[in-house]
Order: sequence, then structure tokens, then C-alpha cells
Amino acid sequence: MTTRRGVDARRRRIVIGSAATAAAASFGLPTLHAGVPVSAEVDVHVELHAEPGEVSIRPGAPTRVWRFRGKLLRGAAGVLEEPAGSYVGPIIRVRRGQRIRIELVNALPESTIVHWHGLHVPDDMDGHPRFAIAPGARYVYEFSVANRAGTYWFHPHPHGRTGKQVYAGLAGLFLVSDDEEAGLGLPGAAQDLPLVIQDRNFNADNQFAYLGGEAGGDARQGGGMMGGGMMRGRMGGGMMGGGMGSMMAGMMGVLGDQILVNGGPQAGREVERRAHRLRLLNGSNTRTLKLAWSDRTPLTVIGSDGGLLATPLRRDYLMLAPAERVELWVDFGRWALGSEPTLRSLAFDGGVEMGGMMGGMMGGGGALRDGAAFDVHRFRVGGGAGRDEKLPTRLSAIAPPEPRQAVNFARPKVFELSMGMMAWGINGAGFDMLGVSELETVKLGTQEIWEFRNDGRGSMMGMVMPHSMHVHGLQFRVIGRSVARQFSRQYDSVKAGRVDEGWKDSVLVMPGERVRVLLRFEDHPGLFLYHCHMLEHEDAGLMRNYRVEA
Ligand SMILES: [Cu+2]
Repeated sequence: MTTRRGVDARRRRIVIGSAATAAAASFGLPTLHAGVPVSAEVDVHVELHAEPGEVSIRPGAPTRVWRFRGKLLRGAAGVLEEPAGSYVGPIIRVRRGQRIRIELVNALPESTIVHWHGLHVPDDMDGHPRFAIAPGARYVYEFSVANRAGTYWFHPHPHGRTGKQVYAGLAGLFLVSDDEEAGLGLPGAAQDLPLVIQDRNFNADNQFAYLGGEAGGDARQGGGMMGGGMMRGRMGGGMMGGGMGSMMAGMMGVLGDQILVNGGPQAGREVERRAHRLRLLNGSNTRTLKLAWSDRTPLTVIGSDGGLLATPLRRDYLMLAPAERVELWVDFGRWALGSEPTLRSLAFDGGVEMGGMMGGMMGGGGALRDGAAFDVHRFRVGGGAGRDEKLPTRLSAIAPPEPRQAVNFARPKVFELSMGMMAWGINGAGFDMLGVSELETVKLGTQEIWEFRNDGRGSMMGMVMPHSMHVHGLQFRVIGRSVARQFSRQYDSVKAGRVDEGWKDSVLVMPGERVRVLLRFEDHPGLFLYHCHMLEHEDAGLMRNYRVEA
């Protein structure tokens, strides 16, 4: 029998090791290895290296990238999948209830830390920027997988440089399975297709162009960013030499004109005429997608950020903001042999507005504005019987949200997404590494209602931009939305593409929109982040802490 005390004692040792490593990084001391023995309880043990590399993405010169490389030290062979020839990855596959140990090794020329996006883990396992480790250092993560089956992911989270590091290539999927999901007989193996959608700009030398510099490569750009403010953040992002255009992109967000899926350009993919499960992640820094089939076949949605929905839903199109995931069930048997159904992103209003003066100030790249239409992924329907595989009508037991259980039911907390002098903020305040306000303090074991307001408070030249609000450490429910009348045209172009029915960790908040979410703070006291997942917004201050008090 595993005693409660045994687990706690072991965790305490890990915390000490991690904290010491983090302290070493922030003070520039030689790195300490946590040196925690790997207990027999650990089911999966992975060493995850963040390192520079090169991949051939387009004809011509290879692209210098930063990427994760995994090494499986314990666990079944299928746990770790390294996509060949791609910077995206690896895919880590685990089961709910498993004990996971992941050792991050920083082989980058700057500090980093990894966040497990969507996972319910203790605060020191969540990848808060206060735990960023120096080059050469190691951070030991160990946690039990508490989440439902679903499509989660991981990416860096150092303060002020998340945008640059993700753009350079650092992102992978973390797929959780469980017994409930296994009982459904959903398409598996080659019919379970993860698709990570990202946009990028390439310079003339085939390198990732980012804020006037290059995102990948070995060059050290910018110094330690711990506690840095917005302007230092932009410098750290490689803005030097980029001028006004890069400064604007660093504020508004970086939009690429090349669409990559799983790290590659549009090449098309052969699929059998049978049912598939598509797991879509919008891994773009800022671009929002409005996904639809090219022939307007309705989409069948079976899952979102926090796993399977209660029942499949039909949508003519789907909005997918940065960091959001959606799972589709599609029977390619409905299309004739040789046809090419294509996932497209349709045009919509109210995206990051880069036209006119802003467009002129943007400088290089960004030819494809936010809200423009483009192809995302083309499928070629190949062999197979054209089976009519039936999708279960009940997918998962999901209790309806109970807003009346919230301790602040009568007075939802308001979080105004604000813009000051060239800096984003929440209720007028930018990021503060350890800072947390009274409003941002919650009690363990309670539920609260938060309202994210995108009213354009303090906005520059009247611009109001969409945001993708993400809360760390938990999954929440969306319980209400409203929009100001003057934004109804933009809103109407996206509103039928919402999937608010399931568990969420990231939610699109359109211009003029107010979104109410119900959050439950359980199991883990401590300091967690909430922020916009448009990564340049996040790096420029649209991020704050919240504290869960025991
Ligand atoms: Cu934002």
C-alpha cells in the first residue's frame, strides 16, 4: 500500500530540488541537479530536451528551429512518438491515473520552462515563469494525470519570450486516454490524426522571421528576462533592428502568411474511406481559425479543450483561437474515391486588424491578415471499403455547470482586458512575477464566476482585438456570453462556430464581447497564471497570477 505520507514526502523532495534549480537559474549560479531517485510508482519517465536543430520545411536551405526531443526512460513503446522530419513534437501518450515524471533539459541558449497546457497539476509542476531554468539546467516534473481523456499540449512559458520560443518550434501534444473513452471504440491507430496548425513567416533564407529577427538558431537573443517589463520583452524577442513594424507586431501579434500543419507545408494527406478522429490544435501565436470543410459538409465535433463532449455536435464552421483544441469525427467514406475534401479557414470580421495604417507599419510578412480565408489541410480519399461507421450518440458523462454553487454567484468578478501606453494588461495591470491582487485570490475548494470583458478599455486608436483567455491549472465551463451592439457585425461572423458545451481551458473573447466562465479551484493551492494565449499579447503584459489559498 502506498501511504499518503510516502507520496507527500517524495513530492516535497522534488519541490526542493526544483526550487533550488530555479533559484540557481535566476541568480546565475551553477546548475544544481535535483537528483531525485525515480520511485517505482512512476509509470512513465521521459527526458525532454529543448534544443536547437534544423529541419527541411521548404525547398532550399533548412530552417533553424528550436524543438523538443524526448527520450523514453520508462514506459510502453507507444508513450513517445517523435514525428519524423518535423520540429513539432514529440507526442506524449499517457493514461489517466498514471504517474508521470518528465525531466526537462534546457539545451537552448536562453532560459526556459515548460507548461502542461490544460493539465490539472500542482503549481510547481505547471511551468510558471518563476521556475524558468538557465541553459544547461534541468527541471524535474512529477505528477499524476488527473485529466479526462483529451488533447492537451505543452510549450515553453518563460516571461517575455514565450512567443519567440513557441515560434521557433517548441510545442508538442500530450494525449490522455481513459476507460470511458476506450469504451466508445473511437477511431484509433492511423485513423487518430493529430493536426497542429500554425502560421509562420519565412525570410529570404528560409528562416522563421520573428519581430525583425530570427526565432530559431543558436544565437543568443536578449538576456535574462526574469521580471522584465514589456519593452524589455520586445527586445528579448529580437526586436532590435526591426523598427516600428516589429514593435507593432510585438504588440498586436505576429501573423504568418504560410500555414503549416504538424510543422510542414500543404502537401495533402492520403486517408482511407473510413471514420477518422482528427485532433486539431491551433498552435499559432496569434491567428484565429474559422474551420470548415471545402464542400460545406457540416463538421462533427466530439471533443474540445478538456476532452470529449457529452454528445457529438454539428457545426457549419468552428472557431479555433490560439491554444484551443477541437476533436472532429469524420467518415471519409462519405466522399468518393480520389476526391479531395479540404479543411479551410473561412473569412471572418473582427480579427487582428492590420489594414490601413497598421498594415503599413507592420513591415515584413503578415501578408495574410487575420480573418482572411486560406486552405489549412487537404485530404485525398484513397482506398478502403467506404464503411459507414456509426458514432455513439453518447460520448461522455458531463454534469451541467452549476453557477449557483459559485461563492460569488451574485457578483461575478470582472477582468477587463485593457491596453495602456503600448502595453496590455488586465484591469489596468501588467504582469508581475509574484504579484497577485485581492480580486485574484480564491479559496481552495470553491467555485467562482469570472467575466472576461473585451470592451476596448483604453485601446489605442479605438482598436479592439480578439483575445484567447487561458486559465492555468484547471478546466472551466463557459456559462454566458454577450456582445456590445456596435460589434454585432463582427460577432455574427463567428458566433455559430462556438463550442462552449464541454470543458475548456482557453476561450475566444471577441471585440466587444463579455464571456462568463465558471471555475472550480480544487486539490492544488498556490500561484497560477491566467492570460491571453495570443503569445505576443501575453509577452506584452496581458497576463496575471491568481492564487489559490488553502
Ligand atoms: Cu490577446
